[in-house]
Amino acid sequence: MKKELLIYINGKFYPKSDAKISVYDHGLLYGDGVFEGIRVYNGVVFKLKEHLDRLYQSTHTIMLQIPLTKSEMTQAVLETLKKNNLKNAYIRLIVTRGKGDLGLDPRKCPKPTVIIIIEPMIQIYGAEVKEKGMTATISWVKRDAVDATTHEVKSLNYMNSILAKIEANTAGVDEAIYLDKRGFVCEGSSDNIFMVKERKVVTPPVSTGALAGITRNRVMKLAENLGYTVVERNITPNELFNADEVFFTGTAAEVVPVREINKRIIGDGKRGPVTKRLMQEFERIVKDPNEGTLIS
Ligand code: PXG
Repeated sequence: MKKELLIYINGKFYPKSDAKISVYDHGLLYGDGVFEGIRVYNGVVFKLKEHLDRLYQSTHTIMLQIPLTKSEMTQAVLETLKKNNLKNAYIRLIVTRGKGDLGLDPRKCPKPTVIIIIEPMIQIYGAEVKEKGMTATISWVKRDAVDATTHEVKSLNYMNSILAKIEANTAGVDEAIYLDKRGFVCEGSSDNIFMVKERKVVTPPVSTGALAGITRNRVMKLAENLGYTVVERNITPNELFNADEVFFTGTAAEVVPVREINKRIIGDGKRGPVTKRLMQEFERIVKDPNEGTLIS
């Protein structure tokens, strides 16, 4: 029989089929909590420090005190990987407000719940999409504003993303693109967006409500090192339709080209040269132990 994966919950390990939390957990009742999606390539946890920095920033904003220091959390992640003996994996790290009552007051939740789920590496977009590009649609659902349930905080409340994903599904395309309340391009449902115009690499600022993606930050530096001018500025839908190239970045997506948005063909309708170069470089750097934390 295949050995079951082990899931970390509050310092203990449980087989996957037995990994359970209370129905009174405010992560379930109210989406009150935060998470990170992290990848492990060849025994190196890619940008673990950056993911933990963002996790602790998210909890700082929502005033949730994680019961582990960052170094204890690092150890918990590494131990979970070792217990599961996985060198290529996907990590879902979740911290919820914990068990409370049926009222939403977080003061009723004395102890946060810390969960670390490890799965073998998932491939959300296959080789064909990475080669040919994705299709996308701009959603009628606007990105939550930065003075509302901002996606700068990677909270468990993903209804804003899910509503747009439903639009993508019903339109028969791969991904949804959000605009912010002003009408500027923001991001995808679970990835950041970039456009290339006249060899400039352009991405919207987080003030549109986009997540400060870790892949986004790394790809911006990569593009700079390759000699491209990288600009963070507002992008209009018209500019996006008329870009030379468009691509998404994210932990799960990595770097993935977009060939069509709301039935408008982007550039030549196939993966552009800048996107291709960045995909190749990204694939190279994720194998570098200096890009993350070694499981040892
Ligand atoms: N924007 C949003 C709203 C996200 O949720 C990104 C951008 C990309 O950020 P990173 O730091 O990953 O480069 C995300 C990432 C999933 C899944 O299961 C979602 C994310 C990460 C991993 C898996 O769809 N969100």
